[in-house]
Order: sequence, then C-alpha cells, then structure tokens
Amino acid sequence: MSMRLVSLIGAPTDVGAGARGSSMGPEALRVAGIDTVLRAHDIDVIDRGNLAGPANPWQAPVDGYRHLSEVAQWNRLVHDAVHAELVLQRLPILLGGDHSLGIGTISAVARHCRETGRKLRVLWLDAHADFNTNGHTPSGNLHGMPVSCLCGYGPQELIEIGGKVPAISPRWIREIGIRSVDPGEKRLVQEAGLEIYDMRYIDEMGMRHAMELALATIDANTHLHVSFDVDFLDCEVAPGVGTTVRGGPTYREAQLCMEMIADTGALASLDVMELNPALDVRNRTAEVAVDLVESLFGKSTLMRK
Ligand code: 6HN
Ligand code: MN
Ligand code: MN
Ligand code: MN
Repeated sequence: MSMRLVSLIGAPTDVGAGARGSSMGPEALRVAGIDTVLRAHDIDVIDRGNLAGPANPWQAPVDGYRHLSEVAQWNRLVHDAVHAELVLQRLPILLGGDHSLGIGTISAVARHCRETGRKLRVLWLDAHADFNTNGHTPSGNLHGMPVSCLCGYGPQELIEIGGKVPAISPRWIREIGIRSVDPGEKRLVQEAGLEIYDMRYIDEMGMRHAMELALATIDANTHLHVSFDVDFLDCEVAPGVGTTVRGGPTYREAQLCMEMIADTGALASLDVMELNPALDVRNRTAEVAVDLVESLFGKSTLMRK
C-alpha cells in the first residue's frame, strides 16, 4: 500500500454554536496527540496550523440566523483549505470548530468529486440531524443547519460556497447515532428522505447492522467523507461538548463504527467537530476522539480477514 497522506487543518471557531469553547477544539486534539497517533500508522501527516477567521461577536440571531456573515466567512476559508488538500491528493482532517463548518468541508469535497468523476458518500455521526432552517431552528445557531444548507435549503451565502446548488443530494448522506431532532426539523428530514440510523435503530438492530447498511454500495470509485460530531458519543464517554444528549453510542459501539468505516478503505476526508475543551474533564473527550480517529485509520487489535 502506498503511503497515506494526511493534512490537519485547524478551524478554531465557535461562531455557529450556542456555547463558547469549541474554538479551542483544534488545540485540544493536538494536545491529545492526533498527529503522533497517525504517524505511528505510517501516515505522512502535515499540520497546516489554524485558519484565521473572524472573531465571535456573540450577537442575537437575525432572521433566524446567528452570526451568518461570520459563519459564511469561516466556511469559505474551510472550503478553500480543504479543496487545496484534495487537489494535492492528501486526505484533509478538519479540526473543529463548531459543526457549521461541515458546509465548507463537504462543499469542497463535493466539488472535488465533480471534478474527478467520483461518487460521494457522507457519513454524519451525530446526536443531532443538523437539518434545521431559519424557519424551524429553536436557537438560530448555524451548527444546527449544515446538512440542510448542503442540500440546498438555506441562505444564499452558505448554500453556494462550493459553486453548485445544491452541493450534494440527500441520497448521498447517512446519519448515524441521531437522538435529538426538533419538531419542524423532523418533517424536513422526512421530506428530504434522509437515510437515518437513529439510536432506536442501533438499539434494536445493533451498530454492526446499521453500519453495514450505511456503508452498502461503497465501491472503489467512492469518496467517503466522515463528519464526526463528538456529541455522537454518549456523554458519559464524551462530556466535552456543548450540546450533550444522553443515550449515545458506547465507547465500544463507536469503535466498531470506526473500524467498519476503516475496513471500506474508502475514507478520503474527515471532520472532527464540536469538541469543547471548556466543558471537558482533563482533556478526556479529546483523547477519546483521537482514539476513535486512530481506529478510522485502521487501528485494530488483530489481523482480520
Ligand atoms: N450540533 N437542533 C438544535 C439546534 O439548535 O438547531 C441543536 C443543534 C446542535 C448542532 O451539535 O452540531
Ligand atoms: Mn452536529
Ligand atoms: Mn478539485
Ligand atoms: Mn450534534
């Protein structure tokens, strides 16, 4: 196997979130050793450092959007940085930052897939569906809206970042671990036909079956993007997030999820989002996140066939 090339991109902002602190996420992931852990797997890792976007003005929502212009500026920076790495045939890992930045990464990935004739599959690992609009959001926080924006429902400055509207089709997305969806958001998700493996499904059928379905039909021409919101994990395992929801995947279920993704060999870009060191306990959540990232890149106990 040829040497894998990974680039770390820090996006230290919380402009899209309702709690301050995910701006410190990139540094906490570095402190937890994300680069060393990957290098130990024979991966060529370059840390590009942090993007420099606007500060958090901490203002009230306007027309149902909080900090729209700052979120758009950050996402344009992320889009350009991620696309540049893909052109260099490196696998970008976005160190978030709040989850609104998934618009920037995934619009760049979708653009690159158009340019190279590849299919795209997006795995959205999250407690939340992140499919709100300004008419449905309970908070105005744009980290609750990236998936809808990517599917073309949202403000012009966010939906057009990757040069095509919509950036992606709902059919390319699989959402896993979902357990908190707002009432209006629920209707939108159903109308859009998003394929969702919620916690009820995982309880009844198991993580293994959910992942088998979520990863089905991935082939050698598929670019697999994983958007990992750390609040996907049960809050006992991962307290360092701003929007904890009880009843998420256990450490082992999350490991299995990551290992099954690794087995596809298709992972081509990754977001690690919403880690909030201000709410963490001795950087434990960062360490768990890094552990899971390691599994995504193929840490497994024994050789399997
Ligand atoms: N996240 N559905 C809630 C809202 O305000 O729209 C929570 C969103 C959380 C978003 O965790 O990335
Ligand atoms: Mn999210
Ligand atoms: Mn390209
Ligand atoms: Mn979430």
